[in-house]
Amino acid sequence: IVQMFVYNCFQNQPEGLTLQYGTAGFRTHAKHLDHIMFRMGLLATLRSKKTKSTIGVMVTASHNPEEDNGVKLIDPMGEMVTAAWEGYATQLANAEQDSLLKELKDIIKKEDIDMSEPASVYVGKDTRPSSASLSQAVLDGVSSLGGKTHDYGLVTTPQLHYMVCCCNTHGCYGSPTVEGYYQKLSQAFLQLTQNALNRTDDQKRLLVDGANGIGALKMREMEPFLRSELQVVLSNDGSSGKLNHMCGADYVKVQQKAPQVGERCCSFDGDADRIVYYYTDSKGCFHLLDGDKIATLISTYLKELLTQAGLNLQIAVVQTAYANGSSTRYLEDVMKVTVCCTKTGVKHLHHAAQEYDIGVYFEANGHGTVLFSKAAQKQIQELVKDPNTNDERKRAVKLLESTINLINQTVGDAISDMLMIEAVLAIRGMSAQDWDAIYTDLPNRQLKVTVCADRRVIDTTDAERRAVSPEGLQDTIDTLVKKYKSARSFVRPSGTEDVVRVYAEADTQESADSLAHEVSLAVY
Ligand code: NG1
Ligand code: ZN
Repeated sequence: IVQMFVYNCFQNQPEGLTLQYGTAGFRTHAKHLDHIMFRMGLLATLRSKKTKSTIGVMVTASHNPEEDNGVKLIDPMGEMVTAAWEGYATQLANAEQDSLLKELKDIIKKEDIDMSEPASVYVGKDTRPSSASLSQAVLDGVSSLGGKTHDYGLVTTPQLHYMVCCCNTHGCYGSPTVEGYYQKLSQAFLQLTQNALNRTDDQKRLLVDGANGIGALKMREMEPFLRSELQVVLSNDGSSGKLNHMCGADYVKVQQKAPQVGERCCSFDGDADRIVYYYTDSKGCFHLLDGDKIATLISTYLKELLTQAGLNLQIAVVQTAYANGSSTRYLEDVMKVTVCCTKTGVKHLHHAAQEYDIGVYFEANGHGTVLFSKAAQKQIQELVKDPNTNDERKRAVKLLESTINLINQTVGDAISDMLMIEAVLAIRGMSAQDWDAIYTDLPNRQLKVTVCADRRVIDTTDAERRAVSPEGLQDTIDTLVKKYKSARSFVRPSGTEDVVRVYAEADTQESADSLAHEVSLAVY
């Protein structure tokens, strides 16, 4: 190892910069990341040796500005790397160069890693100008420890998660190529849309905002596989605009603004793992269909299919504190599905969703997917094959089977979610307006507050819905909330930015704005 290190004189850590492997890996200005990338290549190699599996490393900063970049590690089944290894990542990223070898040895010892094991690491990158050299630094890190690499080049984050899962399940999940991904998803989509009758060209047309990123590129590649069953009108395709600038899922959700006008539109984020829908009505008003609306649409559809198939499987929806109160009420009171609330960050939602036969999880910002337990998948497959299944039941279980194939169960995936939503709307003969009318969102406001002290002085409990410190803060929030009707508010330190996030909802937009403002003052 020492020799390899001498050979690879990698960059030093910029002075005074401490990075933490946060909600979504490391993320900061691209100029600070060379050494982090190299070290994540080293860490992924160790993780691969430890798990005796292929590990993924994705170079992206998702919805952040183009100048930023970041890196995420992907575990064998395509899920986010485990918490203990997030800790190692932080430790390694912040080590001085001369203690790096010691830190590595510490991890090897703690994890009892056999260094003679082979290692394999899959690497992918988004379209940022800095991604090419940064992903090369990851590849160099892996090679310096003798690991094997496969450079997938430009792929969406969920495509790389899919590749890792395909590889470690020896092809059971699909073929680990971009073409394999398009084939698997498009076949399932075409099977589902066969069940939608008399679709007009208008119904097949969807306006897609690619955020000037990788999602646009991959949508172009995939379109021929969809055989005109979906006609994508692509905007912000990267040909002229800047990544995530005045476009993309985060812009639409946070600014509550449409970068394009139409009856059914969607926006991806910079690495295509998030999606939100929206439309402009005849009066020119913007309507957002966010992650909560997506979770409701998909879980309603799945619940109906389960009833038709006569399958007794438990379906649950996993949300975070940011879920609109109306969505939670609708899911619990009208749909009567189990709703559970976790901390922000998809790894928490993913984990909770694994507890159910079918776990639908979505963050309000449009990051999410559906997980089917092994037992549930087996029951569905057996019923498809059973000659005694009558026609109505057979249709429902076949739809369930295709739905499983269409969904990227490894992580939230804008392309897969989009195809799912399009298929559900087509099968149910619904427009975006019909979908929006399922329930009415409570007006809400999200604000960011920059605090002088360390934002982590705010400690929360109850899935981040209540603050336990600093003392008195929660009492103040409670008093403020009481002044408004149907109101709710909470604060939490962001895991990706140096800010405290404030969320408020109430019966009117004025009240939600005013409550958010008052709570911000209490935080400041
Ligand atoms: P933070 O910065 O911890 O709030 C944000 C999003 C998360 C998640 C991560 C990773 C909100 C309120 N928060 O986390 O949902 O997507 O970024 O991208 O949208
Ligand atoms: Zn993203």
